[in-house]
Amino acid sequence: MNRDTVNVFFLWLVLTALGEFVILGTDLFSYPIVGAEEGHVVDDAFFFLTALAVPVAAFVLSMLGYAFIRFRVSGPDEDGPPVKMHRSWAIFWLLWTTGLTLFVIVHPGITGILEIRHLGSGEPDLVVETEGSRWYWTINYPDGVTVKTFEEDAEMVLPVDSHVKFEVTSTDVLHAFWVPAFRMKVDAVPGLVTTISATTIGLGNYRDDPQYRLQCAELCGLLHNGMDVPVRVVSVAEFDAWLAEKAVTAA
Ligand SMILES: [Cu+2]
Repeated sequence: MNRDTVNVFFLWLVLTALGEFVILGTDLFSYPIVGAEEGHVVDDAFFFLTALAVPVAAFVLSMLGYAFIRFRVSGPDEDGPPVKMHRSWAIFWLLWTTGLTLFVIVHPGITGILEIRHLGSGEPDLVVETEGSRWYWTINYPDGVTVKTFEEDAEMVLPVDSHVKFEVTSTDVLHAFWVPAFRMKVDAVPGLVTTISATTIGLGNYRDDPQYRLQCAELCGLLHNGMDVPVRVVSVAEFDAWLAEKAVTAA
């Protein structure tokens, strides 16, 4: 092994150790707040991928940085030596990056999706129909309760520690259902009902944390950015009282 390879190897080791120290030593996902159990699956996947990306990034940076300094030319008009292909390096690079890519497709890719699906299986405690229109949401609860998000003081109220299933659709163009605190998104497609399930954990509301909002996440025209509404996660008793009161008004 030549001296340059050994130097790059040690540089890679040091950068990887430093990077992992920063990643593992910082609480990367203390914010945004997690409002649904499914959100932890997403955060865990991000954390795993970030930790895995460190040695890869460190490898590229070590090679580049070392080559910049070690093989630089001194004269302004001087050309460096031509770069030749190194066959075994090329094969090695192709094989291990392909292997790594296939690995992350399986974990946390497929395993994460299965875990989220598993959390969302079974009978939901509440079904909420959510319909996107330019540029507001119509939220249909049981008992004929409807919230249109352009109305004054409109909000999406949800019970805590509950499995809530959202049935999402659109009346016009593509929109997307997204509550940042729940981490997940699903497209709102005209003529189609897509679903997403969230298992709410902990009370929360938009005033304390703007991650508690329903936000359109698909550019849908001029007022797309205003297509949001506060979300409030309350106790089951409080939710039942809120729904009952709204049902009386609706009737
Ligand atoms: Cu939009």
